Amino acid sequence: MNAPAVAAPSVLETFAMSDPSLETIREKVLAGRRLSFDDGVALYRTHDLLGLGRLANHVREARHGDIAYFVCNTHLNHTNVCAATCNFCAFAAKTGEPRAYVMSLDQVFADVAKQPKACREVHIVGGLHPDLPFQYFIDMMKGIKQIRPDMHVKAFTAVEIFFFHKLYKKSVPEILQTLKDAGMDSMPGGGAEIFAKETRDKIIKGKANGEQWLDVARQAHKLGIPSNCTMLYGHIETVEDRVDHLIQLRDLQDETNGFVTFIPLAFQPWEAPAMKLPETTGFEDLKAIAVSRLMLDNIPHIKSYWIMIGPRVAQIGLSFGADDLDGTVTEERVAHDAGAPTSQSLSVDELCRLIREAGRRPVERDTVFNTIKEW
Ligand code: V47
Repeated sequence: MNAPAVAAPSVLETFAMSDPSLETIREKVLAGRRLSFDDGVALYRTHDLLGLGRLANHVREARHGDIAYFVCNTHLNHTNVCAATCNFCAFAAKTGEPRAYVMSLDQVFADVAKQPKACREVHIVGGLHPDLPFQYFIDMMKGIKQIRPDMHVKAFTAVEIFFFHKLYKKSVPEILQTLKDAGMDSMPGGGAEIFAKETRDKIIKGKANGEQWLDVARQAHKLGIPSNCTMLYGHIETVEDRVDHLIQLRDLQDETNGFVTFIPLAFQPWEAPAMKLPETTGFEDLKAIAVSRLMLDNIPHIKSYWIMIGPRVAQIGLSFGADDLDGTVTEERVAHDAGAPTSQSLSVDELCRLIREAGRRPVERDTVFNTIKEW
């Protein structure tokens, strides 16, 4: 007589963590229970990278199976003139400096018009320019939609929106609604950096604080504008700062459910003016991805951003919790002005090769993860 079929235990159930302090976390992950602040700290502190990666991969595969996403996109940075002073930023310039620039709207539109038909998303981020009129941004949104009605406009970080609110003396919801009506479809996740006040105050002057960043995201979500979120790591922040940052994002997501993707941003140190720090290591980059996948149980997607960690580590990130590689990108300036050694763009073939060799299935998506094509 045949023995009754018994479901085979999952790899995770039979897999002992080499770091015993992760055992209780493994049990929580298997049971689908939320991780605590102390769990987050333990995950960041472990040297059991493979154990951590296996936990994050378990969550990633439960959500997304073997799919790895990418988008055909382009970046547009209309100005680098910025009223804020961030020690980590090499992109910003002050008016009058030789490298300061502002794109005219005709230049913006020419840039959009030259994009191939396959390009689905324009990612727009600029410095906090103190002299541009609000109409410039409204006309920018309207003009882009006229040229490419099919292109998703992911524009203006929460920091920029907060700056507009102060400069143009309009409420945050009014700024957001006006830009939405003009064509802004969603918002990128930049400017979050690290929320912890003591650390943030040491590296940032003159832009939205953590609470203000989160409140702009809250207001955007209430108006039906989805957004991404980020964390800048690998500078002077502590492990506790990182976990606090993730939990603040998770709390807001419980309230609004408006975040689409979390992107850990590895500090690019080479040209950063006021910080003499080394680049992040592969261990740190993979941990940033894995810990975020485990802590952010309510944010659907985790991005392995090849521009900042390089295509090789980004590819491995697809086995450590990430389900998305961002995209073709083209003409990125924030990381490259800071000396990022990565190329300016990857082709669809290159992205698909990275994904396939990682044992994943490439799926081209739009900004909000509707499937465009399975490659
Ligand atoms: O806002 C600035 C950060 C952000 C440096 O939402 C730096 O889909 C590292 O937010 N080293 C811009 N980071 C990038 C960004 C982003 C990228 C890709 C996708 C999405 C998305 C968002 O980069 C800035 C700032 O937080 N930054 N300087 C630096 N030296």
